[in-house]
Amino acid sequence: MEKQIVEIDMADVGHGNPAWIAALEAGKVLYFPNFAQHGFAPQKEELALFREDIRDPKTRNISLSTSGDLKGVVGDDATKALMAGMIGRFRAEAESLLGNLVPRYGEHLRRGATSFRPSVVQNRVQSWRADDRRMHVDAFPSRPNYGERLLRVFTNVNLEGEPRVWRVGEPFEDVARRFLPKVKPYSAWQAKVLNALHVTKSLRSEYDHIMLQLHDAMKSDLDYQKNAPQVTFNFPPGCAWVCFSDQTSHAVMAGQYMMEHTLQLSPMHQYDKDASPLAILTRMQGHALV
Ligand code: AKG
Repeated sequence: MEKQIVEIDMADVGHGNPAWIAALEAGKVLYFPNFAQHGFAPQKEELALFREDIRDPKTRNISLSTSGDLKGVVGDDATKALMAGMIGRFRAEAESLLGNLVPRYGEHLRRGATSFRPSVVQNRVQSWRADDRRMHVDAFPSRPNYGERLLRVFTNVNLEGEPRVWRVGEPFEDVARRFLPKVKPYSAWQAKVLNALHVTKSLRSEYDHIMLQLHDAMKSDLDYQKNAPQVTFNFPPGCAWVCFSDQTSHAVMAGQYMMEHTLQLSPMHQYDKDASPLAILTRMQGHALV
């Protein structure tokens, strides 16, 4: 398998390096070992936020929405303000990195939520479908996106030297080739029922149906999880990494304390429109999917 992780020095990021853009749009992970020196690192007064029980157990992550709503923090107003400030600073640095890395995405990038994840990955108890320790591409049952891209910036902010351990799998086209024959046919009728029952927030397109089926087929196949082409990578504290998580096959195996910022992008605004999952699946299926 070709190298799936591309290392970049923050000092070299410059403005729109074509090789890195092509790698990102091919589903590779761009890895920035010295993000903390040039981008984001927690400040001294924020260290008090690094406790597992700062997260409300009713929520999966602590998150700051685009409108500034903070969710999932247990604590007083001062604690919440400190948390919102820290997440907001990371978001600004993540967006500044993207501004240099992929300048043409520019104003086409739509800001999504930003999260702080204080839980120990190894201790999570989840259904197989929700378990991100199984390799998958991101796809969400209730939120059809019609091919819109999910671009995510991650940073490991562990204070005790613990890496965030990921597995990164084979290229999207290989995943699709392997699992498309097993995908159940799309039913427009069923999509309408799901929408009428508010199971989905809008009508699930054939694209969204296929993406969900790929997500589930990957996660439910234990042989695939074990034997598929993959690399295990330890992201050390202080680093950042960026990928299109709807395209990069990924799983998280270990770690605690991570921050993540999600942005959306129409595939129309990619440098190479033909590289998106929507374009790949449309070619493979031979008809329009949205
Ligand atoms: C996901 O959010 O899709 C993940 O796989 C989680 C990654 C992580 O927690 O490091």
